[in-house]
Amino acid sequence: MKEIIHLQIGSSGNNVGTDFWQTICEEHSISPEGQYVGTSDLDLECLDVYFNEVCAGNYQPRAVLVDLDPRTIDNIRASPHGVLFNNDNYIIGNKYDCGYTRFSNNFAHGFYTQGNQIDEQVLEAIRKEAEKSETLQGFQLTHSTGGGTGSGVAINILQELDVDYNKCIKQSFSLLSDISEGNLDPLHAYNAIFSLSFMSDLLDMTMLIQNCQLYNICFQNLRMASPSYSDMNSLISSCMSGISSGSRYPGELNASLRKICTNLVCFPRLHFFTLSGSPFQAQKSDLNKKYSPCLNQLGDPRNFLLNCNPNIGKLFTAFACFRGSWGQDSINYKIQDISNRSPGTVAEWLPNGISYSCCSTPGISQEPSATFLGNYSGLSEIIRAHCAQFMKYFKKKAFIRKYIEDGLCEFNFIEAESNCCDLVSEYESYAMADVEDEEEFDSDFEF
Ligand SMILES: Nc1nc2c(ncn2[C@@H]2O[C@H](COP(=O)(O)OP(=O)(O)OP(=O)(O)O)[C@@H](O)[C@H]2O)c(=O)[nH]1
Ligand SMILES: [Mg+2]
Repeated sequence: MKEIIHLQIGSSGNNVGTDFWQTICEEHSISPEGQYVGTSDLDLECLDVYFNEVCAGNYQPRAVLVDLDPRTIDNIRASPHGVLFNNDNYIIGNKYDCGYTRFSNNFAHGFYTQGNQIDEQVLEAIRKEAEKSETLQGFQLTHSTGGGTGSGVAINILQELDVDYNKCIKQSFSLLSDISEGNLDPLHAYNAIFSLSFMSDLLDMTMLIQNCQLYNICFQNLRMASPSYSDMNSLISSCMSGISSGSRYPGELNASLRKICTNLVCFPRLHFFTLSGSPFQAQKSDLNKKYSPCLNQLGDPRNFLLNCNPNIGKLFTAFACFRGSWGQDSINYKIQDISNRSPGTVAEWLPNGISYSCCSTPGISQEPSATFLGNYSGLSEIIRAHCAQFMKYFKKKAFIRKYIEDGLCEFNFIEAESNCCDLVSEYESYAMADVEDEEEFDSDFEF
């Protein structure tokens, strides 16, 4: 079996991650205490990807839970799923010992001051999980790029994983601050740019997610009166479950993390994706329509977990994970539909960039569902907007003192912002390339 180690770091990372485990436990018939309560042999066969069997019929998630602030972890411990996780894999720092203030929520504090105190413990927990694995497939991380812990501690750990597990796929589900109102918190602006800069080199796949978009899906599409974080997190966990379904269940057209990554990533640094799921809209059954509403919603920007406009720039590649009973006819129609949707917005020099996997085992709802990953260059607009916010504060050197006290220097700020600007330029240059540029690209390669 190809095991995955899950890391959840910081408050939102832990909340999203715990929601993910609830979903996975339900899908695999694991009780909140870790007992297998199902009757299907298929379930038992597929448990190894995410779970260790600790004793007959008893399973533990292959998860490491990290936070500098003990409150989120304490809440998880006290929740019905608290006993599910390995007690040794709950790792908390003690930021109150380090004179915690609002300004401790910074990347440098998580990366150096506190990160260096807990990284050995985190890596030891990961090493033990890796040793228990037969063929480790990779890592998945849930975190926020805006929080001090979700940015600093996560990057500190990713740097170590890059050295020790460089053959494994590393993917993250990363919350990115909402920027639409243009008044991003300065610490979140700095933390996000430091995170994105490192993430472009340390990860293989990053699914970017914004709360504004999660809120809109809950409020407008699903008609929830006042969506909570829990409602929003369950959208993320259902997509996470969809992406991993191909690794968990057997099937001819299934896809492991590596296969998804190979299909989606055309240039190693451009591995930031727009995630979306279906059905994420109130279902209206229309018997006159040939295809199901679930199929119609797939690839619809209203279902994107990131506020990314697909009509800006180009769609390089996409990957759809279908679950449940889908006819091949419906799938072919949808793949064609996404390619044809907005002429000129699919990169012409990358024909057949849209691929898919099918997993016949449905999710909890037992209905057909699908998860969509789009490699849209328009996403660089969001990174550009973060760079602009970053510079707005950095030009005045606002709030940088605390970062410097925690170990960074002004040059690190300049370097991180410039790396993110380069990323934006790379997206733009590939989006503007056309088929005639082929020769130019060819001559760049040295064999
Ligand atoms: N979707 C979602 N967003 C959350 C949740 N909790 C907090 N956030 C958002 O996450 C961002 C802050 O990140 P946190 O995860 O709280 O920060 P952290 O990683 O714990 O880092 P610290 O700053 O050190 O506390 C804010 O934009 C919050 O709105 C959650 O459960 N779900
Ligand atoms: Mg926190």
